[in-house]
Amino acid sequence: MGKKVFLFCLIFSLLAGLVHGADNSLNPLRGIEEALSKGEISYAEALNLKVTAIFAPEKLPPRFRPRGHIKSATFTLLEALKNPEMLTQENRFVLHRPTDPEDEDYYGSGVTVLTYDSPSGHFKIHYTEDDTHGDAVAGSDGDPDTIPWFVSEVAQRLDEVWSWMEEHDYPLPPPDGTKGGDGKFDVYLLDLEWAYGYTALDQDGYLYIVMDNDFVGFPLNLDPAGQQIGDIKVTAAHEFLHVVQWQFKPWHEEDIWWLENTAVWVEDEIYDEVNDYLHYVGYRYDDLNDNGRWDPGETWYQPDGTPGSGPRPSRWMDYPELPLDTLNGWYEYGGVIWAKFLSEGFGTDVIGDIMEALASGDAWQAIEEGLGMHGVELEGVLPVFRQKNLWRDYREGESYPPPRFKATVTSYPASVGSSFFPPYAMGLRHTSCEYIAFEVPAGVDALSFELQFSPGHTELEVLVLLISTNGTCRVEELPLDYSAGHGSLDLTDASLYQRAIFMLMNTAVDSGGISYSIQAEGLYQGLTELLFPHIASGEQWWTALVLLNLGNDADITFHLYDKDGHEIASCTRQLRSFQKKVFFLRSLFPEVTLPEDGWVKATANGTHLLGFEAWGTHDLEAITTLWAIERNK
Ligand SMILES: [Ca+2]
Ligand SMILES: [Ca+2]
Ligand SMILES: [Ca+2]
Ligand SMILES: [Ca+2]
Repeated sequence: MGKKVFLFCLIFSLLAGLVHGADNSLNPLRGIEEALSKGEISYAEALNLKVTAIFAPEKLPPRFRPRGHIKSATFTLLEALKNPEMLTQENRFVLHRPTDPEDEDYYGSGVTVLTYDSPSGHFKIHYTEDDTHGDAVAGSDGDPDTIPWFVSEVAQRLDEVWSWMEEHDYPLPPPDGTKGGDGKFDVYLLDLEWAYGYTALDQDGYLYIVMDNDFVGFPLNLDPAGQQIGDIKVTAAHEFLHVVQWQFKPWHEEDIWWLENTAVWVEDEIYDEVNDYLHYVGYRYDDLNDNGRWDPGETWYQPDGTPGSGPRPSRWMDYPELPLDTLNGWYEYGGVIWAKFLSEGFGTDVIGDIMEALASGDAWQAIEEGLGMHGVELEGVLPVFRQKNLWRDYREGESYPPPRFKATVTSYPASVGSSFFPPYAMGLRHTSCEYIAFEVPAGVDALSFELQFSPGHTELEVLVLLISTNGTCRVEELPLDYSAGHGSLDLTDASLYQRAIFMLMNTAVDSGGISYSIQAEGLYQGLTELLFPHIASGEQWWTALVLLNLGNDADITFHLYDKDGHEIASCTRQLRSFQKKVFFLRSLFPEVTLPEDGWVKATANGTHLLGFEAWGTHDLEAITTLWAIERNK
């Protein structure tokens, strides 16, 4: 196409940056957002750059071109429509339908635009087989009498989507008079290159849809009919839900996050087999070190199960600390998981109930009202949602990664707290959740936790998931003293558990961040023994024992044995908490001749020791090391 299509996309990303200031690092248009936030370009310049990025990215310097595919350009274009005075002459084409006579820019002058009516009669598809500007649809043969497969496929899918909306009693768009030729709903196929499609509003208040002309070069999906057909299905469903949403209530900026959550949701309701949404939820990986995060070297997987290459891209599940209503150009698509949680838990109708309730409030008020019709409250539902994400307890949950942990603690004492990097992270934010795992190390008999938080924040809820050594889970709600900003937990039988997972949640939709910190201490009550099985005796050799104290300050007793197991001598040294020290055998036992083939045992009460031994010759020609053998009682 010439240059034009991009109403939808633009609006969206502009809003994202401005409304919540959230992480832009995954926004396909982040180059423009960054320049805007640094004040290098004005809002109007950013708006025009985004229009160009959607319709003619090749005209932009590389830093402003899209980095990744844009799911729906709908809200970017809406921003352009709302601010026509900001558009440059070159970009004013977006104010018109692609085939409007005032605007020959979309398809380009001299290009023949053909139409095809969908079998149901609800849609008119506008397309071209003329590839002068790259807009010819897939399957074009240059003969206007044959319908390219891409066009009949688009028509068939749109009819299916219409029927689904009808079955679910969703409001459908009224006839648009003679727009596009007659009262049928118009869909224009153009080369969008980076965007799947968008829904736009013409100047008389009628909606129309623009979709890419071939979906060549788009990300993989799982549709057995092929990636292009899969993209036709999900784009038809996604964009037409935006049309239907407008019938419930014209789009409002504060609701866009929810409008996108559900537009991705409906893709999978109508076309379960495509699973394009997995790209937004996140990529599974092998968590080899079990720390609840992807680390370099750990294999991650594309939605089709093939290993991904390069660093694993972060997606929705990697940012549980973001509020659910985050709008930043990508998070709102991954929020499909929130809509899936609601519909899997309360039935598909709950989404329609919420859409209907939008008429009298914003998205959060509508969600509260919709949930109320099902006898539950948002505050009670959010902790269930956050637990289901952890266990991936969804119909297609096996394809999701678990949420990323804020931290995994493996040694004690330890302190973990909320992030404080204004303005993006100021403690635990509304509707968000932070997961912190506390491992129970060998030798720890008890763990104690002290939680401090900003007093008065009754929207804080803390669940502790105790995972026992046999894998079962017990969930405890941590009792909180809200006026003091304090809560505590003593796990006196820690050795029964592998780990305790703290889920800290802010269950309000409109609260500021909650600062918190957790102090955790491990108590080592039992006896730790380390066995050093070899001693190098003889004048030319030295032997050293290296000890690390992972627990409390402790007295370490060294017992020296000969090869028949007779204790020859013993001595005691101090090792502070987290201190490491090297002990030479000749210094520990200066009065004793070290026995040939002897060994040493180190013991300590109430702490946890690690160690190894090293021996060698004084000229360092030979040196050898060996791990100590650990025994906990
Ligand atoms: Ca029409
Ligand atoms: Ca294309
Ligand atoms: Ca599916
Ligand atoms: Ca890991």
